[in-house]
Amino acid sequence: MPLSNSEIADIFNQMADMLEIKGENPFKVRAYRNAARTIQNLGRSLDDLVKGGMDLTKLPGIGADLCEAITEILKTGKFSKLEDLKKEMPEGLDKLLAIEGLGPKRIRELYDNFGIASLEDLAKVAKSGEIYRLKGFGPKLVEKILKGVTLAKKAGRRFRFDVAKPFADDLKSYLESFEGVIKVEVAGSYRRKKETVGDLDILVIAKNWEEISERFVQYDRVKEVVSKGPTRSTVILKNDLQVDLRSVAKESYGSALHYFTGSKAHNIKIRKMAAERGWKINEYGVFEGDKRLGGESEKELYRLMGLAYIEPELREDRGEVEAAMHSKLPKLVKLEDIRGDLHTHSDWTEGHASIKSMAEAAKKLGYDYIAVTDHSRHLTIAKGLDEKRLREQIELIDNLNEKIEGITILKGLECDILEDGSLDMPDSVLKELDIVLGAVHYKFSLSKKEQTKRVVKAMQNRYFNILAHPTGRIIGHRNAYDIDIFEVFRACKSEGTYLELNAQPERLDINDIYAKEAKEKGVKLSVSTDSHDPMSLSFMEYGINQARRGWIEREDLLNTRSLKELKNLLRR
Ligand code: DGT
Ligand code: CA
Ligand code: CA
Repeated sequence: MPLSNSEIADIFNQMADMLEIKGENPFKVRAYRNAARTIQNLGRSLDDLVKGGMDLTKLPGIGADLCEAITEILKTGKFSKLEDLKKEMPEGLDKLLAIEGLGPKRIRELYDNFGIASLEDLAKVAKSGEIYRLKGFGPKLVEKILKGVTLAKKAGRRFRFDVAKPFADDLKSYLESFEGVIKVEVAGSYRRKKETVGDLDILVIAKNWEEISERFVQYDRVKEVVSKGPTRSTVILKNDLQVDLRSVAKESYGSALHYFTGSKAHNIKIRKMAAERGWKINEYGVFEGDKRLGGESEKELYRLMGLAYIEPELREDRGEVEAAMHSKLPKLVKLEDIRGDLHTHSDWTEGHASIKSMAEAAKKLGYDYIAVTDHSRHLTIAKGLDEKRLREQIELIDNLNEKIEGITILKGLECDILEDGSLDMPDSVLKELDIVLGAVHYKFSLSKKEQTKRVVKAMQNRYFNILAHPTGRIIGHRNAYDIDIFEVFRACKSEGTYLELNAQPERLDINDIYAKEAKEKGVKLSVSTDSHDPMSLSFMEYGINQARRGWIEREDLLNTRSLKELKNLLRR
């Protein structure tokens, strides 16, 4: 199977990183990064385009050299220039890139001065204090680095959902393509839509397990075969993701699916309930003594236990079993319930597409509205808008709305929350907007008390609507900043403001647990994508996964509402 666009973009980004660490020409570095971005946002697979005979040099940022590189990657699955570069550089150096606060330049410095090429080396030099000999390495940065090492070590063993997804999808259709296969399902944390998965647990019903198991270990992305047994086989893929394949009998399918979907805590609870009735539940079925009561479907299993069907996203032993007993399960929100996106960027700041094309893409998704929420001035790296440019954008959107049919563009801003809790835009402009998001983009390390005070003060501004990515965490890269989330919930209630569940797969912030707590406190959420291009509007799916894990129903969200209702909710 040829590599996907995002894998090819990854290769180019890695190339750019390595060149930068090496201290190569910045133009060369930028060329790879631009190409990666173009590829990521293509919307069609490069493989299809090449097979269709398209001249890739027509794409922005792709010249003859890169075109050749892409052809090589599609053909061989590898980029020889990157492989050579990796051989030339010490192994492990690239892992350091995951550490917040360390860019290619600093990594190079660390390598030149201390020979640091691994997370372990880095931690050693940081802990010993030797690191302070380098210019610009102060206690704050070093603390951040040490935290980063811990995170990176942990993250190395788990995969973000969106990273695992193409492999799960592809393996499923690969296995389904063989004769004798009756059913394939990916269970485990993947089925529960967790933000990260440790491995993939795939179940298969097949008449010819031997043969299917052989096909499985021959899958072209397998790096290593760990085991190949009579009911289970395990492989490691080239990206180090482990996959377990298990053979299941048709009559036990429901029980096996339930068992291997987990979570373990949920399973234990159900098993205990069964034991109290003198029954036994395992991956083969539900039994009373030797008598088999059922197990062919999950629905049947729950029915036998006197429970309503519990969606996989809820199975974490966070009250779902009790809720199922009393018919109090939430009616979880669905992707189809979403009527608009309330956090997007355009090429006025760091986005890559015009407002018009963002709106047209949103319309294609069937949305009724899309809010354009570019950055405010303080975020200079993103070309944040000042008062004058925001006023120009407002005028442009007013004009667009008169011409465009079938969708309404909301005038918005992702406004920086300054250190003192004031907003990075005068009220006289904010009041012209339909929607104001507030966000923390710097000073992450304030004390809990000060960070909370800062954010709550911002929320008290009468034009503030939604706190964007409320805890600032980035999965595997940056921890949440210290903030009293319950104080923030209270501010939402008292001020009539809302929280975002940011659907970017590396953010998914607020997380499932906070989403559930917010709901219990009566705080409403916006699940929005923070898109920087039309393709990323589809990240909504990841946000909805997280929302469902947080027990969120349609009524709990702002952007399931009609435009009229939404406008009412945004008026303070
Ligand atoms: P992961 O892979 O770390 O993201 O999380 P899971 O939930 O996929 O866990 P995994 O792959 O270790 O096992 C898959 C499922 O198998 C798990 O969710 C529940 C079930 N399971 C595994 N070990 C046990 C166990 O010791 N007891 C019970 N009741 N279930 C287990
Ligand atoms: Ca798993
Ligand atoms: Ca597993």
